[in-house]
This record gives sequence, C-alpha cells and structure tokens, in this order.
Amino acid sequence: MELVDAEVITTRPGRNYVLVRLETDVGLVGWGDATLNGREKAVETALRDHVLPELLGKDPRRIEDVWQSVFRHTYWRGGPVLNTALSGVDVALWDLKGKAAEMPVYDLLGGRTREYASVYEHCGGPDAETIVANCEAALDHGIEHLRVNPHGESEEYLDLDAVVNVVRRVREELGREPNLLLDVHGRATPVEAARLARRLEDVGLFFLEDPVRPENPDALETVRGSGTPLAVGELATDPWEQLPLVERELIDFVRADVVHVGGITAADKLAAVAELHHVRTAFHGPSDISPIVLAATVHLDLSLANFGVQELPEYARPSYDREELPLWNPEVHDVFSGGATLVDETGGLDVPDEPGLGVTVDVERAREFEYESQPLPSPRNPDGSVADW
Ligand code: KDG
Ligand code: MG
Repeated sequence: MELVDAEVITTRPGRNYVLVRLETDVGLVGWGDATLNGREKAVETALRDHVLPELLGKDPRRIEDVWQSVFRHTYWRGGPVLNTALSGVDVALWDLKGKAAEMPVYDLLGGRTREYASVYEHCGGPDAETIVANCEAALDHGIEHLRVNPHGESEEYLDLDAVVNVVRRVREELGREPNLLLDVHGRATPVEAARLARRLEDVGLFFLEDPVRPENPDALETVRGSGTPLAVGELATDPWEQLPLVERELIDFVRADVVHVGGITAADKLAAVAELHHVRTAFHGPSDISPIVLAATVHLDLSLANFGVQELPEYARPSYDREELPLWNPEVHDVFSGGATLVDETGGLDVPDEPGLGVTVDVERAREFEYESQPLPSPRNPDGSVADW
C-alpha cells in the first residue's frame, strides 16, 4: 500500500480546524487533525510545503517509521508547529491502519480496558451560584467530574483568594461526592501555587491543573507535597517534555494533547511510562481540537489501564440548559459525523465499533467554511503587565 495523495484542508465550522487527508492507492482515506489554536496557518504551511510532499509513495502501514522520519529528518525537530503537523499525520495513519485492518483504533492499541471514558465538564460563571447551577446540570446528565471555572474561560486576571472562596462554596453546595477540578493556567508563582494547593486540601480536589507555568519543571517541587493532586502537560509538544515530571513523580495526571504531543504514537508511549509511575492520564480535550482528535484521544483512553479522566469539548456536550453563555457550536456537525459521543447516564465518552477512528468528514462542506483569523486572548495583570491565560 502507498500514499498517493496528501492534502491539508483548513476549515472553519464555527472555529478554525486544520485537517489532514491521506489517500492510498487502494482507495482508503485517513483523516487527521493538526489544529494549533491561533497559529493554524503556520501548521498549514508546514504540512503543505514540507511534511506532506515527503509522504507521497510511503507505505502508510509503517506508522512508527513515518513518525520517526517526520520527527527526526527535519533535523530542526519538535516545537508546537512541527509536532502539531506530525500529530495530524500520525492520527491519519492510525485511522488508515484501522480501516485497512477493519478494526477500531482502540483494538489496534491493545483493546478496551473500559466501557467508556469518564469525562469532566467545564462549569463556569461569574459567581458561585451560577457555577453550582451549571455543575448540577452536568450532574443530572451523569457527569461526575466538574471543572470549576471561577472566571469562566475569560481573560480576567486570576485572583487566588476569590478562587479559593468560590471553590469552597461550590464544594459546600454540592457535598463531598462530585469530583472537582481547577485549572489556574500557570498564573501562580511556585510559592503561591504551593499555598493554593494546601489551602484547597480540605476541598479534596480531583486535580489542580497547571499551577505554574510549564517552562521550569523544577518549580513543581515547590508545589508538590500537599494533598492536592496535580495535572500538567497540555502545552507539551513532545513526550520528552513530560518525562521528568513523570519520572520524578511531580504530577498525578499527564495532560498531553494528542494533536500537539506527536499523535497517538507519542501519547501512547507517554501513557505507558506514566503507568509505571502510577500517574494517570487526563488528556486535553478543548474545543479547539476537532472531533477527529477527540475520537483519537478517546480510542486511546479506552485502551489504557492508567486512564484517569477525559476533558469534554463543548461540541460533545449534551445540549442541556446552562446559565452561562452557551458556547455550543452546531456547525461543527455539518462537517464531522460519528466519532466520540457521550453515553447516556454514564458521564463517559465512547466511540463507534467501526474501522479506524469512526469519524466521517464531509470534505465538500469543509471546503465551504473559510479560515478567518481569530486572535487569542491577551490577559493582563491589574498593573498592565502580561498575564498567562
Ligand atoms: O488553545 C488553548 C486552550 O486549549 C486552553 O486554554 C484550554 O487550558 C485549557 C484546557 O484546560 O482545556
Ligand atoms: Mg488547561
């Protein structure tokens, strides 16, 4: 089998997605996603001008070989742009392999370890009452992991005292049972994060995410040591970035993003190392990844012994009433069908028992939605200096 066509399609059904389409000489087509939020055009160019032309004539069954060649033969390897391009190719190759073998990707990865992948839902709002109402709506749908977003997904500066008060209120209102999660987007200093983790011990968080900026992993030594579990890794652009955190057991959850860390191939290797250190997975699943990556991630989740929880993007939510602005993006379903869906009452995602990833892409519809630049948030501290988001 050989690759006879390789195309990148940037589409915008509600938001920008960069898709990879690989076609073989036997008529099989595989789909991948190479979306890098806010820098989509950089990846599109890398794929179109550099990566995809080199794939033509290659045997798509040799996923590991293609991975190694795309990663190492660039010489200037890694980084968000090149590794997102590589991830898109890798996911499309797994889709193709499943289609060729007539097996779902989770079977290629060793088979199911679970019936569904439990998800966490984002519950934001301007005050504790709204957040509690949104948590209750999710709980009514069987979702047991709730990410409390004290500032919604807004650009606002993070006031740590306010965050602690809101999280405490939410815990008091909901009782001990629901699993509560908190993401501080690296906005705390190491010592602030350590204090935050200790102050939240009695709340019993499921995890505290990105307590500090990821550039200096040693900073997590300062944060470590409280009873609050830590989750880090959505910014990792290769599995080696997470390796010291896993090996030194500085974190409890790896949060790699399949579309940035190097695809299914790299995320699976990272998960295997994590398993040996009793670290579970909580793979990234924001709405800036398309249903192709969500499906790829859930195939992996379903196959892993050390799966922890899966983030739920907004387009995969049940359409229940929420008291915050609905972020629901129905146009995404004009382009993508199948893939991961929530299983009623379980609060978990499952994928169809179909060959490959089980996602269908309406390519003509995808071409109709044209790319538009969508600037990323640019939050500032009260004194005007740059803050993380
Ligand atoms: O593109 C950036 C988003 O994916 C990020 O803000 C989402 O932090 C995030 C999360 O935990 O999903
Ligand atoms: Mg995050």
